[in-house]
Amino acid sequence: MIDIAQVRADFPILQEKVNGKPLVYFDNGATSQKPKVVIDAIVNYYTTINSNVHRGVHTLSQLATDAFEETRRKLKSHFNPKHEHEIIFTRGTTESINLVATCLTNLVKSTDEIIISALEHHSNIVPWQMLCERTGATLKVIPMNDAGELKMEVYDELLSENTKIVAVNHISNALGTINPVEEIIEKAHKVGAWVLIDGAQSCPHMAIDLQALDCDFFTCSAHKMLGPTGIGFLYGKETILNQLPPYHGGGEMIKDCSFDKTTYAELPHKFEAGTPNIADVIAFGTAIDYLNQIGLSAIEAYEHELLTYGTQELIKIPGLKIIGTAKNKASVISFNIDNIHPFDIGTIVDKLGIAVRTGHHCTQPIMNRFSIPGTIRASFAFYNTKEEIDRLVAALQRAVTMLS
Ligand code: C6P
Repeated sequence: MIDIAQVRADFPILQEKVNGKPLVYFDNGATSQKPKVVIDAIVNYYTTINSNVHRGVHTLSQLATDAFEETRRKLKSHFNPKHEHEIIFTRGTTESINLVATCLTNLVKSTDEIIISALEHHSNIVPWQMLCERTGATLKVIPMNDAGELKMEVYDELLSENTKIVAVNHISNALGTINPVEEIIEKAHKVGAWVLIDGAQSCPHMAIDLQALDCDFFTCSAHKMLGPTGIGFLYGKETILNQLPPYHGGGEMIKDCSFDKTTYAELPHKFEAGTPNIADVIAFGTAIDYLNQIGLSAIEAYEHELLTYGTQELIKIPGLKIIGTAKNKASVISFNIDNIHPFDIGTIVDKLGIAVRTGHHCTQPIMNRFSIPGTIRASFAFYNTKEEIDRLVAALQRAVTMLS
């Protein structure tokens, strides 16, 4: 059981007022709020051990390096890859997918096929389109049904010995669908394809065991799981990462550098050129500790309760239609009310202190699939409450009265 009052006290921003009203923060899919321990970790780093990492023998540099590498160890223990060096720090999911798609360029032939799904965020569409443009490979898309679930029978038909890589998200940010990634991975491996799982929306809400999942690449953004913005990681299996060329050239990614020839450092440094985002890596480690203190199974159970309650209360509003009704769903509710533009509703509920996201959620193909300009999206976290959902319902009722 989560002690919600205690948890809420850990997040300074949850004590704030917005437009004169206590904040209700339901935009967790965009970014989560940060507990004070995470904010303190950033301040403490700059106050006490600020220094570059992996570069100096002086004490501060060693302390900074230890704290930085401690996060990699925490991620190893949290996500269970086989090796710590399979965790590459990046700016987040977008950069991780771009890294893979770019570094695959010379391994992809014009006869190869890349499979993504109809549920992808633009971050997991555009880098693959760019890879196809560079190589002549073909992009294929697993379609979805009206509930926002992938049509797995079509996936079976799309897979072939030409499939080079399958890239799908674990949880859809726009609809909340939890995709059957285990099945997707197993089937892709049968035809010899690699699989990238975009874990941006799953990491904050469920325990993930990378070895059990057996995907070839996995991506994560710290800011969606209580950590800072601008930091995340790419996981890749050692044998595959060793086949890829480096992404960026620069300091720290070389073994030897001369004007004639440069050789590259071992993993993970080969993919971590330049001074990294040290403070935020360290604070990411603190966020992982905080999440584990609460426990992902408790988080998952409580968020499911919020999803059930929220769905039940929201559908009482006349004219409200939920977009995305998959059987297996995370705590995201996307909806529209009659023909009222989502933006107008979002603006009114904001005046009442409630933060929801409105628009296409960086998933225009999903909106096109449902022939809508966008949705209103309430995405819950474990620090939200049923009382806050009641406030959203009341605010929506007020918005409808004002706009109809
Ligand atoms: N979705 C949302 O409001 P970055 O920006 O790199 O941390 O994550 C990109 C990304 C990739 N995949 C999925 C499934 C995502 O949800 C996101 C980010 C936010 O839904 C911001 S657009």
